[in-house]
Amino acid sequence: MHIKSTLTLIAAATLLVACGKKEEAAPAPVAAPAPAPAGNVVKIGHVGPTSGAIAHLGKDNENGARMAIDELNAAGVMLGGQKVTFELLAEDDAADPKQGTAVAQKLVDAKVAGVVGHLNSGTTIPASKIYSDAGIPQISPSATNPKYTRQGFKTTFRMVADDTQLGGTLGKYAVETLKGKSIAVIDDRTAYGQGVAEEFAKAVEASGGKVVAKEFTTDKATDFTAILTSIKAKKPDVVFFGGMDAVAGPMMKQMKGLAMSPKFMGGDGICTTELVKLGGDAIADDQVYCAEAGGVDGEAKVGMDEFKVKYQAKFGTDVKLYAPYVYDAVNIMVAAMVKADSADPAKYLPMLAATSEFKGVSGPVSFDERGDIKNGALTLKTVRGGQLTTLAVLR
Ligand code: ABU
Repeated sequence: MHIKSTLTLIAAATLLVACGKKEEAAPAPVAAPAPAPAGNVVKIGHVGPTSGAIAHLGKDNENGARMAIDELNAAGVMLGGQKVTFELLAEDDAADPKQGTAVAQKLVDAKVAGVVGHLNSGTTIPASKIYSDAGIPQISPSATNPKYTRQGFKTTFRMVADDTQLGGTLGKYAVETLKGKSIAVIDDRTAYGQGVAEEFAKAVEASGGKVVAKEFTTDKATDFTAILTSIKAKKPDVVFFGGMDAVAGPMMKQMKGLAMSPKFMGGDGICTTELVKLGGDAIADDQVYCAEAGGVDGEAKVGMDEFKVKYQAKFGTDVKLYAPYVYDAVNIMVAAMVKADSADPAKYLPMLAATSEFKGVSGPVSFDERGDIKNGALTLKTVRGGQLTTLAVLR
């Protein structure tokens, strides 16, 4: 069930328990934490790539933030005895690490009380140093590279499972369930793509499979003929791609053009309706296997299904991937502010770190001592009949 009113917000906030501590010693902030803005306006930053090849995912994330902010403002939230208005400062990092740090600094200068983002690991990790130095809490709804929460910063939080869990589970699945014997691995050289591909390859070898080829491309490439031709010669029964849907779709089309039809696997970055669209008839039933780095099943699905209907009605488009996690991240941040009765990052950060069993649309959220989600889920999916189809929710 999602937050709908100030009362439920406060109820959710009571679920937060005593202050948690990070495992590693965090560096001391070099700048004073940003105070809550004057005029009862609390600024919350959101960053994702709203331009470039994965703008569809960046906009999806931004919509999730906007939906949460609109609902919070409609419900009315009191902090320090006064009604506050939340203002969303939405920035585009174009999935580019340099632009990511530039907009992070812009948000710090604008005195945001917290940031939800970034979407990509490659932007989230360098930006996290800037937020940490400023004492500003950051919740990434989708960055899965483990390094993000392992830098010793007190300000970093993640809503989803990481690449160790993603790559590890998919590698084991490739060998044990798909019966892959010779497996090729491609990555896009990003912090996410390379990391998840390495974890996948490790798990393949540990499960008794053989990695027969390792190739790489970039997150902007459009021609994969050379690497696919090289891979084809090794006759793999599974090809894993560490990267995003915008590259995976055309890659699958080119595989079909080369008369290649191995099982095609990837992490959350390809596990989208956009992949189905981009791959078109190059995707056969049960050829693609991927995993979203979160998920709900049983009764918890009701809240997610309601969210998706509400999202469609508001934005006229379906959820692409991580909008529900962004929506929950904003609500978790505000629940911590309500618990602290303050939007001052220094005051609400301990409440955020202590988030326990928050009932989000993406499932229950508790953070561990690093700021990672506890007991994170994976949703294993395939493409069947032109639809992304859930096979199982795994923990
Ligand atoms: N987790 C896939 C997409 C975001 C990232 O770069 O981690």
